[in-house]
Amino acid sequence: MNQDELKQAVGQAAVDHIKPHLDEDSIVGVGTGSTANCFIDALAAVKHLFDGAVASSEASAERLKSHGIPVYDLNSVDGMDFYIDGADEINEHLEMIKGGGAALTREKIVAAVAKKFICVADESKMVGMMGTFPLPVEVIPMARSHVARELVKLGGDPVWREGVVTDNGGQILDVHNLKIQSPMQLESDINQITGVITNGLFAQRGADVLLLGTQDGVKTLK
Ligand code: ABF
Repeated sequence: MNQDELKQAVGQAAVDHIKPHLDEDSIVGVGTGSTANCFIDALAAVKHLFDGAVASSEASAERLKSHGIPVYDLNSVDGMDFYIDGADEINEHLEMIKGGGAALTREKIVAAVAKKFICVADESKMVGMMGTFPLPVEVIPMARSHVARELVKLGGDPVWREGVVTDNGGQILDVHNLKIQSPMQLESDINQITGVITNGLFAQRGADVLLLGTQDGVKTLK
C-alpha cells in the first residue's frame, strides 16, 4: 500500500472504532490534514448515525459540510466522546508533534474537550524521539521576535512561517533542531513564554489510541 492508501485505511479504521458508540446526540470532534480528510470522507457513510461534528479548522468544517454533515461551534456543544486527528510525529507514549497544518491551537482546544483522542497516522509518523519534524509554535504577531529569542535559549532554531496567518490571526514559528527528551516539560516551558498562544507538543494531553497504518494492516496502540 502507498501512503495515501495507508491514510485511507486508518480513516476507515477510526470510523469502525467509533461507530458502535454513536447515537443521534453524538458530536464527533474532527481534526485537520490529509489523514483527517480520509477520516471525514469515511465518516460521511455513517452520517445518519450521529448529530454532527466540531471541526478544528475552517478547511475541515468545509469538507464536513460538503458531505452534508452539520458542523457546530464548540461553544454550543456540551462535550464529545471522540476527537479524531492526525499528527506530524508520534512516539510510543502517544505524545505528538502537531501543527504542520497551522491548526494546532484549535486542535488542542477540541482535543481538551473530547473524552478520547484517537490519532490516525501512517507508519512514517512513528518516531523514537520527537524533534526531527520542526515544532510549530503559534504566537501573537507582535511577540514573534521576542518568542523566537526565548526559543533559541531553549536550544531551538525558530523559523518564521512567513505568509501564514492562522484561523485565530496568529503567526507560526517552526522550531528546528530540538531534541525533545522531556515532551511534557518542554510543552510547559514553551507555553510559559509571553506571547505564545500554543505549541504543537501534545504530551500533557496525548492520544488515547493510535490507529497506525502499516504494510501489515492497521495496528491499534493504546
Ligand atoms: C493535523 O494535520 C496536524 O496537527 C498535523 O500537522 C497534520 C498532519 O497532516 P497529515 O495527516 O496531512 O500528515 O493533524
